[in-house]
Amino acid sequence: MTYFESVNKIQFEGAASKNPFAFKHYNPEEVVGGKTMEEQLRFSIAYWHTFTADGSDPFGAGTMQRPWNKYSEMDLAKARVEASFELYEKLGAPFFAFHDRDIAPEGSTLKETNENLDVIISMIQDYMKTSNVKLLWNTANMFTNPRFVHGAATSSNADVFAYAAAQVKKGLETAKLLGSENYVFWGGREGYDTLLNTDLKLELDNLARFLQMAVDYAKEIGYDGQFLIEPKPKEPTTHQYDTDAATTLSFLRQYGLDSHFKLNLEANHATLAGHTFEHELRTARINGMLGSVDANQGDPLLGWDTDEFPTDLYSTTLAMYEILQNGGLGRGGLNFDAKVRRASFEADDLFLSHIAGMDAFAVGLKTAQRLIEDKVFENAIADRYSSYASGIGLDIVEGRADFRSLEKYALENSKIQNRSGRQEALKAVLNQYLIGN
Ligand code: XLS
Ligand code: NI
Ligand code: NI
Repeated sequence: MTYFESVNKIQFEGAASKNPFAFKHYNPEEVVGGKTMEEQLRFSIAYWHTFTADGSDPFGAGTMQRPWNKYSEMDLAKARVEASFELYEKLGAPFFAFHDRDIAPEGSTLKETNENLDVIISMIQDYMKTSNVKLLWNTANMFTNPRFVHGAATSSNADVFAYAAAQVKKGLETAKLLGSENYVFWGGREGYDTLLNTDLKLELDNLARFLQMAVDYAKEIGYDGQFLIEPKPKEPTTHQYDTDAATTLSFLRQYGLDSHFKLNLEANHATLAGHTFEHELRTARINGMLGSVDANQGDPLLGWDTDEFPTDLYSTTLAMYEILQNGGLGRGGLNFDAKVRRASFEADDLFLSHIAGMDAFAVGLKTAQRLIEDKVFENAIADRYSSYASGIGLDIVEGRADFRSLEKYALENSKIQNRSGRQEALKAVLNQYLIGN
């Protein structure tokens, strides 16, 4: 059965192509920075936005015209799996990612829910046998069902903690079965709205207990994928516990969990936190915690997670610069946690949107590689900090200075001379590299 009949396999046609159903920049086999673009970019399709979401918003019903809309319940779940592999293959996307509740409907009990899941998981397993597509990550949806009204691992209700544990246990078994490269924890409703009813210390302790149990269980069953935490500052709760990269890192270190986790950083979550995407990537990178990326972009005029497809070349370039400097993403990838706008409701839009995102990151990759080869920022930065390469600066960084020696130096050093930071000039150079692509 074919779901996207009018779409053929998407080919690379080059920058001059006018064919909307072709890549202009993403050429999977082209080598950039010693690896193929496919290996560097490790694109992944988000099941929830592409196959499960219907386009509904708080003001209106779903709009998405999908070839599987005629089905319901388990038939719908099966049709989505069939359609998903057709889309992965036609786009040439090497990975996909899902929440447990994206792929199969909940039953009336946890047991029934797990049985539904088993049917779909074994169907996915069969597809994976005859396809090169791999699972980048799976995760547990512990935010949609009303039982998670007060959170999951941070719920005030211990029965909910237990339910969430059962769900992640199943998720880890699924990850092992499908050979998932990573397992993600996004703290859906792990946060709070008001301290008036919140035991902040207990909730954070419980979150750490929960994550430790997950680490222990993965070890017990021999699942060796990378664990990832996905920071987000707000939405749905006012104060999400994993606010940003630095907060999450500090939490993991506080509870001795940092060696078991890396971060999955999402562009739109970075901007919601008041950071740039590259700030979050850099913070993770310099701490050895850059694990994977949710590739999307926010709307600077809107204050929520709009999850748009990434098309901003400035942002994809600076993101790829961090990823290349990190030596790549290892087991991670660029997962399009992105949805077509509610008004882009035709099935073809699923291809056009991913092509736009894949091309934007391909341009970002090529531009970042040239910037790195020419040491554009490295030279400027080395020059800006050159005072630490000799003299008193070298004494400071090599631990030979103290307050006494520094006071003596300052007293004798009558004239401090600063130099321009030249940020406008650097931005102009960045533009030159972007246009030259
Ligand atoms: C929501 C998150 C979510 C995670 C997976 O804002 O981005 O989609 O990526 O649970
Ligand atoms: Ni995400
Ligand atoms: Ni998000």
